[in-house]
Amino acid sequence: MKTVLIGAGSDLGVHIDGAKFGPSQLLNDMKSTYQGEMISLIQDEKIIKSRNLSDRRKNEYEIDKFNTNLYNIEVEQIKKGLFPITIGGDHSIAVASALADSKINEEIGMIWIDAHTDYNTFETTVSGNIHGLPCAAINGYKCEELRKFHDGNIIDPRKTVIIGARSIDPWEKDNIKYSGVTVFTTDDLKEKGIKAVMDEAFKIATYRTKSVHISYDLDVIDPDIAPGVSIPEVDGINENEAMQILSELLNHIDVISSFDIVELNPLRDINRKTEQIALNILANTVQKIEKHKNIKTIEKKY
Ligand SMILES: [Mn+2]
Repeated sequence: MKTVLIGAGSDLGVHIDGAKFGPSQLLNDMKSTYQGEMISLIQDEKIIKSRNLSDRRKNEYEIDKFNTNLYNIEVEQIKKGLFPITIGGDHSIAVASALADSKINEEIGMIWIDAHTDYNTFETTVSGNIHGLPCAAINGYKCEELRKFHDGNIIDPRKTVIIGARSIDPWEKDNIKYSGVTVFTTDDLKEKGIKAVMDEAFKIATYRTKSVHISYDLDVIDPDIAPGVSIPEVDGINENEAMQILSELLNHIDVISSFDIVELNPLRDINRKTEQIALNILANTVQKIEKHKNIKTIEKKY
């Protein structure tokens, strides 16, 4: 199946700058080997970004504008029969990529690899950074303001799995409990083993769904190994474990319909360590889809 790389260069969802440069960096790295189409969206330079920690709805309007545009592009590319790989950008961009997949494929599950659960709402967020809300928004758990552009199904929280979490805000814990989303922490990965957790995750995400959206946040990896993210969390998984998760994902490529890799922040990276890992994930994913994934026919409704 043919892929399309969609750069989503926005860091409006976090008060720290730099994630907006992630996609152009990775697209540039891919240029010499990648045969497919690349689309690059970058946030408007004229935007005066709010970084004020007391601002509870930081850049809400600008994020909606960026994501509306991204969503329309994603829908268009999926309709063309391409497999979208979306490169962030902070994680707020996933509201567009995940819901675009849901718009076309209607009943999908989701696997969210992340040190954070991204399950805050405007009522519970402590930082006001919208990149802490996307998983809740995609699951239809409040946050209506973040999916105004979407006129399809939400992704059912009972078919959503978060993997690698180790930083969950107290109120966010309540949101998780009420919504019914499944969370496997970093400790769960260590105790149960990666394969067992991933098998369980796919069982949940594929139960009575057509396909699965994957969202891979680089901050799941320990910041000693991958420092180039905006909000690092200590005690993460190592590079080997990160690649093992990827290989489990790619073993299930036939049920995956879209893929994000997000939160590379080149301004925080050290010796391009994080960029290299991100590139490795990206290149492996592209290769697997192009070589081994069967072309899925999209049913068109009239
Ligand atoms: Mn995230």
